[in-house]
Amino acid sequence: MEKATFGAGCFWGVEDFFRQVPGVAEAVSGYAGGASQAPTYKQVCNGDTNHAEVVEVTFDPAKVPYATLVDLFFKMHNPTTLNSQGPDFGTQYRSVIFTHGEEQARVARERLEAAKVSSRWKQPIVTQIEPAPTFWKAEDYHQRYFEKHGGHCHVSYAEVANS
Ligand code: MHO
Repeated sequence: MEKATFGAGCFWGVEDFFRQVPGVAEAVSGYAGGASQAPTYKQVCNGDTNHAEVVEVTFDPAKVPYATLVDLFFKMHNPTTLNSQGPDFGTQYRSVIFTHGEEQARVARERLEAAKVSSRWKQPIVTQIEPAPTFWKAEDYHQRYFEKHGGHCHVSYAEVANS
């Protein structure tokens, strides 16, 4: 099993999406990339910790290669909106790939270039690629949020898989 970490807006939707992907064993909502230790949702929402809402994905690379996860990441959100995603605004909603190791960093950069030339997006892609910092798991009530409450804020895996 390998880990991958993605920030693509509200983590409820990102977690829900990656949980549907065959080969993904676990998806956990959390915070990463900010200054403080063990941040709370409230602190992250206020925007003064600079953490991003992210999802830590545990996957079997024999079933779903990392490159496929990165391609799905680019398809499941809008990577051209700086510090915002859909209805949500703030640096916590930034588009970011936190890479685990040199090989992931290489693949992420390569798939970013592929997304740039895909003509899928009219505006420039603003996704950041950075080495994974400490991941702070979010409060329990944020885990499997849409499973418990319904709703969505990203396209579904089924829509992306069939496109
Ligand atoms: N617009 C969303 C953001 C939630 S998310 C976990 C809401 O507050 O309902 O950042």
